Amino acid sequence: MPGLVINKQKSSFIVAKNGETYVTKPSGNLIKSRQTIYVGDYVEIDTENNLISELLPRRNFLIRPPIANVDIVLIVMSMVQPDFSLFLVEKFLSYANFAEIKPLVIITKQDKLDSYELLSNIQASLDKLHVKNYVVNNKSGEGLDVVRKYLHGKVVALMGQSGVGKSSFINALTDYDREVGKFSININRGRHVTKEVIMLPFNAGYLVDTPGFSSFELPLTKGDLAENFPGFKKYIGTCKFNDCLHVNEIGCSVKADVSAGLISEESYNNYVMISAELKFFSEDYK
Ligand SMILES: Nc1nc2c(ncn2[C@@H]2O[C@H](COP(=O)(O)OP(=O)(O)O)[C@@H](O)[C@H]2O)c(=O)[nH]1
Ligand SMILES: [Mg+2]
Ligand SMILES: [Zn+2]
Repeated sequence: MPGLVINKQKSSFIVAKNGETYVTKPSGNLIKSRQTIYVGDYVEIDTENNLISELLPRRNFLIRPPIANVDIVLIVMSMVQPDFSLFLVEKFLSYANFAEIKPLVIITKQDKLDSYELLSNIQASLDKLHVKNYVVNNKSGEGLDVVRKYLHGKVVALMGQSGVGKSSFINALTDYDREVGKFSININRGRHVTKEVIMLPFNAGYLVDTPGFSSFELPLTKGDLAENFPGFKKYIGTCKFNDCLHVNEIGCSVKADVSAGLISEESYNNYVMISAELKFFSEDYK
């Protein structure tokens, strides 16, 4: 049975195999082959010398945060502090679609809610995106049982800006004690506390805690985004131009559906904003 890289520390990789953990380094041959090893990778190890002898093929891969072989991208969003952002959900979903990994949205800080209208608006917009979502309270543990069942046996990568409650969610769901940051009202974002990518054994699978980020630049081209923005897959090949980015082009079926009210203005505006953030048009840079 191969080992699993569960953590990286400077130049060492922590590998779990048959219930043991090993602090390993890549073998000379592996270094020569210039293959990069990521957390989540399956590897063959030489347990006598604590060397990784072979990197096994990966099923999928996220560049940011760097993790391989992920089953679920768990997008954590707080209801408030920081405010729920459909823009960020759509951005993360574009990335999950691109990486072909199933997404799930967790909405935290249920206890801070003073308007049910806000929650039902949030849930209505997530339903429109056809993404499953659960609402939780990390302080009381409310809502966590159903999430625990859903995540059984999965490798789950947490994503979300700092301060939304990723580490608190892990602590509420498990016996781990991840360091929790303070939310700063002044700057409307949390402190970055989690500094590393680490796989925590959980529920016959793993939870991957990752550093937070206050801004998140997608490692995608504008063309990738045009295909992977939530709901846009069905427009591939339907616009006048094959490489249509659905922004300024004539004969664009996405823009036609925005005018017809079939795509919400809010989502379309988010799309245009995300597209404007991306630097590259096509695949040439990869
Ligand atoms: N009231 C409330 N506060 C929460 C909840 N989840 C997290 N927090 C608080 O939000 C802040 C940031 O949490 P943390 O887990 O460090 O967020 P991370 O940066 O995403 O890992 C901390 O002050 C937590 O106590 C929740 O469900 N309810
Ligand atoms: Mg954290
Ligand atoms: Zn178009």
